[in-house]
Amino acid sequence: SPAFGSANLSNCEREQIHLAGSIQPYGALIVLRAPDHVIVQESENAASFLGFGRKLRGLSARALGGALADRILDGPPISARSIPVAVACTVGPKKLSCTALIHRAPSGELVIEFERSGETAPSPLDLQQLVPELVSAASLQSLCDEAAHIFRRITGYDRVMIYRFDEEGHGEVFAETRKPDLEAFLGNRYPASDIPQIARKLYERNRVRLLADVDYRPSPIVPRLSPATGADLDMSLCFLRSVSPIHIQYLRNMGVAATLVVSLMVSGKLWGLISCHHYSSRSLNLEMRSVCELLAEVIGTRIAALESFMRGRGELAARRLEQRMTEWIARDGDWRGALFDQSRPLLLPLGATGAALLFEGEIQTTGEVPSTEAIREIARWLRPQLVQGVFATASFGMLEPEFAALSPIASGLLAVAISNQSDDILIWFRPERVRTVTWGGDPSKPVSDGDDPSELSPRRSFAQWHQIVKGTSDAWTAGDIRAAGLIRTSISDVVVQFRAVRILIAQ
Ligand code: BLA
Repeated sequence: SPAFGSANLSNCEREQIHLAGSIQPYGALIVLRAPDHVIVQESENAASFLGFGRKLRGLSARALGGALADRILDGPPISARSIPVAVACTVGPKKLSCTALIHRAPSGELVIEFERSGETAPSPLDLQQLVPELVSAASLQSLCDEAAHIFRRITGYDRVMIYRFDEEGHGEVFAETRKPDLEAFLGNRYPASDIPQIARKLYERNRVRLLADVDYRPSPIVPRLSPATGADLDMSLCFLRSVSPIHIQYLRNMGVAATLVVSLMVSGKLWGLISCHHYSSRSLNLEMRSVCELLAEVIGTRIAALESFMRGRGELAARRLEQRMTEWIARDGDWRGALFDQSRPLLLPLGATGAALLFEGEIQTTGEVPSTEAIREIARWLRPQLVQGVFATASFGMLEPEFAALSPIASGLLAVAISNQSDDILIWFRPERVRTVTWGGDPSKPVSDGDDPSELSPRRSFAQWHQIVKGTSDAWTAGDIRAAGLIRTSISDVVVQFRAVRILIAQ
């Protein structure tokens, strides 16, 4: 794997970003050997940052003085599993007022990061007012809009975006607030590769990342390798960790000077990011970062609740459809009207844009669907796939190039066999994802595909996303497939009843 800082565009997926070997100099870092608490490594700026006239290496924790020394030497043990411990303290001969964040590295050493206290005062906050605003949002969109507004209000960043990841890790700017003179990124999509897997794993553990100034001069950790272990310091949990130069280049190319990014965790998974951009340098103190982390936690919990509600809604809509069919049969003997008199009842449960039913040789459709001839061909192709009763693909035209021309309306296909004895089929369609994008960039304009980080930009990201998702629709979820199964069962039940009634009438 490329060492920190040496990655280019073709291999940055594996850059060891947790082994950064340097910090952002708005704070200072020291490493204490276990178990005797002697300082063995320090960021190059540590002595001057903390007002010591000499390097700190070789000193004991006692030399740090006061509350900090007491906490380290006499306080409860800090395990490698515990989250960083914050200690307000005065440090060094000048009695500098600091906040120290202490955690234990996987190698056993204690890592202490300092920031000056009171440098960026938190704006007056009323959490009791903010939380109800979030909790009352009734849809995912309004929740995320509200979240972006709240983050902008409390942090003061120029732009706040809620990035949402899809099943494959591609991202979408799902909500945004910004200073009015800034270009909008709302609706912007970018490929999964813009945020490497290693970084995503790290962001699940370290939930708040601050880049105070893209033009910072990294302060190296000296010596770079631990005298105790001979290895690079694992900086996964350091808030001062240097940011990967590739990502910094990306931000520079966008004209962004500072960022704050907070992980949105939903049911234990990285669901998305709250990404804040500023066009001049900016940082937030520990108190404010903690408020952000807490709010992200509340938002994540709300998202989980709304998503489970929406999953339930798909099944509810499928059951409602069954009820409609029974009503239609009672009224005029035709269950199919229940599916096709309006488009919503059949499309809503699956979030589809079109549907077609082939029943006893006849075709009925709703929404946006291929031609009748094409539907018959699709059905012929589908029959052998339907031995399990259900078939789903998000890239039909790639699976079967003969149908590639249908991709704009039928990249996504979900089909159920109504019964095993007949050729009757119900098919739902979803359009190609690129069609659903509203962003103004022209993805067909050529962009360089080279290894040069100076090419990085949201435009290039968008164009790459465009290439990757060509011919694919939004993925069908397990919930979609479950709802389709329910609809299939209700139709086959109704069909059995309906046939029985027809036989009775015929006699
Ligand atoms: C990290 N890339 C990131 C992060 C974002 C993006 C949001 C997380 C930063 C954080 O949590 O602090 C991507 N940011 C974007 C995009 C927009 C934006 C798309 O504002 C659009 C508006 N990045 C690339 C490519 C590579 C890459 C091609 O675009 C590698 C081939 C690497 N991105 C990369 C790395 C990181 C990253 C290495 C980790 C940065 C770090 O935490 O040190």
